Amino acid sequence: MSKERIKIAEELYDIMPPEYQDLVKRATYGNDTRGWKDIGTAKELIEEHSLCAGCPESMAFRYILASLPNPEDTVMVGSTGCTSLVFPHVAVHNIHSLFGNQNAIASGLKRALSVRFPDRTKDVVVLAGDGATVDIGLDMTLQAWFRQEKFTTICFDNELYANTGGQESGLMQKGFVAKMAPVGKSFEKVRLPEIARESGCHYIVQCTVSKPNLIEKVIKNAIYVAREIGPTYLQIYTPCILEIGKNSMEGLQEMRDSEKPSERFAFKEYVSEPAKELLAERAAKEKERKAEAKRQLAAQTV
Ligand SMILES: Cc1ncc(C[n+]2csc(CCOP(=O)(O)OP(=O)(O)O)c2C)c(N)n1
Ligand code: SF4
Ligand SMILES: [Mg+2]
Repeated sequence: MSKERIKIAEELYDIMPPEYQDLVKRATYGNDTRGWKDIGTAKELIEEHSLCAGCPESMAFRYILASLPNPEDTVMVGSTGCTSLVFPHVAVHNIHSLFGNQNAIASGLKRALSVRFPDRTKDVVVLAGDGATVDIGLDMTLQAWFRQEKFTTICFDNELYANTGGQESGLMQKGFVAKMAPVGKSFEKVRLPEIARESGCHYIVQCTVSKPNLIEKVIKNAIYVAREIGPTYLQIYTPCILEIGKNSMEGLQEMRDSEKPSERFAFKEYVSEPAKELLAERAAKEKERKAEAKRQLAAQTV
């Protein structure tokens, strides 16, 4: 990782937009320990967004962007939906795919990047809604996992098609009545985390964004495992507060209520054996890094 990637050539510095100059000066690029705690103190990779005020997707976006281990060498792939409104504001390379084919685009992209930059770590992260991931894009989602493509798929699960006014999605809970699904869902919520495990994903988590430490950890784990081993999948509950008629704080409470052990967004984590090994190695190195930092601090204060 290095800030060099985004450095402005001296001759062009004065004509670059102030936002870009600010980004180069104060962003967390090149910082191995970057995470959600940098939000509000370092230049963020997303500052504005065009989602509804207080939408939990905006919080989820912030945590994801703050937690990417390698943002200057990450390409995100989006799809149509509320999430796609945000990408124009994001300071990470990104591609907008046609609705549903995000995992096909990401597969080609990841392979092309490996050929073009064989000596550089390039991470690819798909970020799409439940309609894109589970309904219209399900074929592309599954085929990428079957082929063991090395990228992370993140689904912002708001349990409906929010951007088009509230139609039923495969991830909608049974019985739910939405603005454009008036008879109520007649089937159970599709169990995509379990399908992901059966389809070859090596690291799978279902959670909400109510706990920033946890979300940072799972994002980093998912990206490290995808980089080294194979496909990873995160399903994150980001309720559509417009559809359920809640404000921002109530949206946060909705996430907390839905992650209780007996509820549908109770924390779930599946880790394959090779992924367990990799994560254990990383944890041991991280422990050593922290111990070393502590030793150095103690030496300085003597
Ligand atoms: C090929 C194609 N089919 C349908 C649409 C219409 N469309 C736009 S957004 C959307 C629903 C998105 O739902 P989801 O993926 O859950 O994202 P959300 O808006 O809920 O975040 C649909 C059906 C489209 N833009 N392109
Ligand atoms: S429609 Fe729902 S999911 Fe979309 S931005 Fe508004 S609150 Fe968020
Ligand atoms: Mg949705």
